[in-house]
Amino acid sequence: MKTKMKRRLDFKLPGLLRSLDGPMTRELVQSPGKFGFGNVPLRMTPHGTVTSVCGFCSTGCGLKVHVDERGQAINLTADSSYPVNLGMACPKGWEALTPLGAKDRAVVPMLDGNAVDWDEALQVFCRRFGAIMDQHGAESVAFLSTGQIMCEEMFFLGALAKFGMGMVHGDGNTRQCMATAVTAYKESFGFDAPPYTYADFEESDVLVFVGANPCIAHPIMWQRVERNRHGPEIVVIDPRKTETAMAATQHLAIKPKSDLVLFYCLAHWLVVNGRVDLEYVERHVDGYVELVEFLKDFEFADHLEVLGLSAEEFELFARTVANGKRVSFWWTMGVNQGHEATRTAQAIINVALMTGNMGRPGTGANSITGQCNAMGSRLFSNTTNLLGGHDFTKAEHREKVAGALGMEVGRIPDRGSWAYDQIIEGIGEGKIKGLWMVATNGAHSWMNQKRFKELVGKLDFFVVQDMFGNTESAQLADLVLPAAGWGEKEGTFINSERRFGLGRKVSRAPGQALADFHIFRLVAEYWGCGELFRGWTSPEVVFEKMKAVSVGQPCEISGIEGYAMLAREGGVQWPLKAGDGDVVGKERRLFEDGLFFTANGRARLVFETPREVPEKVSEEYPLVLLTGRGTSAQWHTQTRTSKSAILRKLYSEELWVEVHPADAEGLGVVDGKMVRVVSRRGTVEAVARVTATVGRGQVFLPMHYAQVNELTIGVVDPYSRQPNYKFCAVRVEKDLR
Ligand SMILES: Nc1nc2c(c(=O)[nH]1)N[C@H]1C(S)=C(S)[C@@H](COP(=O)(O)OP(=O)(O)OC[C@H]3O[C@@H](n4cnc5c(=O)[nH]c(N)nc54)[C@H](O)[C@@H]3O)O[C@H]1N2
Ligand SMILES: Nc1nc2c(c(=O)[nH]1)N[C@H]1C(S)=C(S)[C@@H](COP(=O)(O)OP(=O)(O)OC[C@H]3O[C@@H](n4cnc5c(=O)[nH]c(N)nc54)[C@H](O)[C@@H]3O)O[C@H]1N2
Ligand code: SF4
Ligand SMILES: [Mo]
Repeated sequence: MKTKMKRRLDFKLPGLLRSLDGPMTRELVQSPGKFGFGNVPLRMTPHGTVTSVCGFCSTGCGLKVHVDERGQAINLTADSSYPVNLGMACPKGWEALTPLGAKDRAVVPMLDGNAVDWDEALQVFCRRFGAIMDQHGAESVAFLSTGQIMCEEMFFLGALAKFGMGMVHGDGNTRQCMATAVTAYKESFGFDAPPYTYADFEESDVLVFVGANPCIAHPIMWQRVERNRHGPEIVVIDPRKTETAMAATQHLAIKPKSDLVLFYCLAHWLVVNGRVDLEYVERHVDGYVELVEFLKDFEFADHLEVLGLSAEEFELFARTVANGKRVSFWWTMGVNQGHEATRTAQAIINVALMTGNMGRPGTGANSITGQCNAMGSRLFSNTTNLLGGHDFTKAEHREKVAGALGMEVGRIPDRGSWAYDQIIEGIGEGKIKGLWMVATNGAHSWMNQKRFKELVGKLDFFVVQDMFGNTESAQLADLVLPAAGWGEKEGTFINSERRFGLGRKVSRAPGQALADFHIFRLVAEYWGCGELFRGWTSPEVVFEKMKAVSVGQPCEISGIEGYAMLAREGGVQWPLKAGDGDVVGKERRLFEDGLFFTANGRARLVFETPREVPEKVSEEYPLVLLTGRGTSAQWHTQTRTSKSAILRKLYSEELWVEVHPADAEGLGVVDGKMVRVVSRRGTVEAVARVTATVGRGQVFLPMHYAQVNELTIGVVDPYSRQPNYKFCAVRVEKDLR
């Protein structure tokens, strides 16, 4: 790769100092205000009310933030005119401003536990990473990005790290979350393209939720389901009797990780009962004959025990899908986080295609995203995909992106990055020596924590960039860079229905914390590649670059005029090509014309023989551990939601474990008493909640407590490399104290 040379020339310390002596860089550190850095009221929202999209989940609700004459937010309400949420918000949205004022915000850079100024922090950052790369090569330093910063910021980070600094490896926390859907869509549709619009929740006569608990995880999407006037059948496929399952008309409490068999049995049933939409398949789908041949072994009667269902339950479900006129399939982490996750997602896609439930109102094979900007990270973070959903390995894509950014094509790596798990394991192999982690808290959220911490402990240099300096990850870091958070900066997020929404600056970041955007600008200057990014002065300028790289892609956004248009229209769904302005306000779904993004325009049916779970239950570890979201008031590793007294009232301070009454009785476990949950990798203590929400032989732990991932197993799906957080073997011991 040619990029390496340039960096080496620039980087040697004298080079760095020379660049520091440049007038721009010196002044920038000494008087950041002049360049639009720092806490100057850069495009602060004027006095009044402004709509900003929520920075927690991927629903992407519009929040009206009320700001005083200093441009400081006073409070907020849900925006009744925003097309996503129509005036509704969940507890996290209502409390979105509270974490900004938390006492433990990171306010200065911290080096080995000591406060330093930005100048020193940035010098050390460049010196340490630069020395590692000089000694061990460009591949020895990696970054981990996120689905929780603005598109423009992740675009900057990805471009800076790979084109400016010369890194090859960079992944993100979206690997933990959406990688499966990405891989499944790419293979089946030819592009990572969730087809739906939220109106589909209201227009279906049958909705099938697979491994999804929207009542807790996407409460305002669930509100859209409640607005459905067609008296829909709602089928929930989840081993647990979740809040969503309780609200459903059919709950299939299948055995964990039997979804793939279930959907193959359903496909087989559709075939043998003549319920396939052969006309649709003939016109738009490849692989049908092969699929029918493969399905021979999936007569449902032979698999009822594996599924844990009765024949009646299965047949009712199959008839419901077959008889529905507008059937939509929705899946989330119960599918994406598994050992055969990609094929499971594709088995759902297959059924939607076979029944012609695609491209019409109320239909679709619909992956619900997780974080506020998980989709931004899929398309614009320069991690797995080259910017704009391009492919690093294709010369014509590299040329195109280089051209759109005005950079030399040699700066663009000609191969993709290692995935998150490969980066972490790469530390153990001595290949990765430096890591820069931005807006994710891997030391809580990554699987098999003991191993994770062991490996991260071996890094020569570990940098964490976060709103809080006391996260589990920040505590392991050599250098912590204090970042502004949602509400303290501007930029765009892409929600689950492909809608770009605008996040606004309505509050000043505390102390010396800087927007990630500005941290990346500074790193560029200090590294010595500042000239590449000199024009990247504001998020809106970078948004123009996103538009430029998107041209000709399924996610083209050249028709979005700019932030003013996003503010005016209540967000805009991709795609929007220049000249397509008249469709802006309409809810849009993909594939209405039956044309997919594959080379021949046809969707592909992808299938594979199911595999055994990687860790079976045994005498010693007889229970299956499921993990997931606990309450609508808790967000992931709780760095933000735990800062609100109101939200804290809505969940338990102590980790709890749900145990089925029959298992509890056998174990002598009493409701409300402490127990130990033990896996081959660790032991955690939790309060027992004896409840039949979990099936016999299963227990459930909410992921918001740091201990939980001490138990989970280090296994990924082979195609998406997404962790399998939702199946490992454990035992429960009653506490004898
Ligand atoms: N309140 C709140 N909301 C959130 C988040 C949060 O932290 N808190 N996080 C956001 C993010 S990033 C994401 S990714 C989404 C996640 O949203 P969801 O995926 O809806 O949430 P989870 O609870 O992780 O998992 C969903 C369900 O999968 C089930 N499940 C487990 N194993 C299986 C299986 O083998 N088969 C089937 N069919 N189901 C199974 C679990 O019992 C669980 O009820 O939520 C988003 N919204
Ligand atoms: N056992 C188990 N584990 C899981 C899951 C599960 O279901 N079970 N789910 C997985 C899933 S789907 C996900 S998405 C992950 C989530 O895992 P993480 O991404 O690790 O969780 P968060 O707590 O959201 O971490 C975001 C971090 O970014 C910081 N932050 C917030 N805003 C900003 C910002 O603007 N700039 C900067 N620099 N920092 C910011 C926050 O303070 C926080 O430390 O967890 C995964 N882990
Ligand atoms: S549903 Fe999601 S986007 Fe809407 S207010 Fe709640 S956390 Fe924010
Ligand atoms: Mo997620």
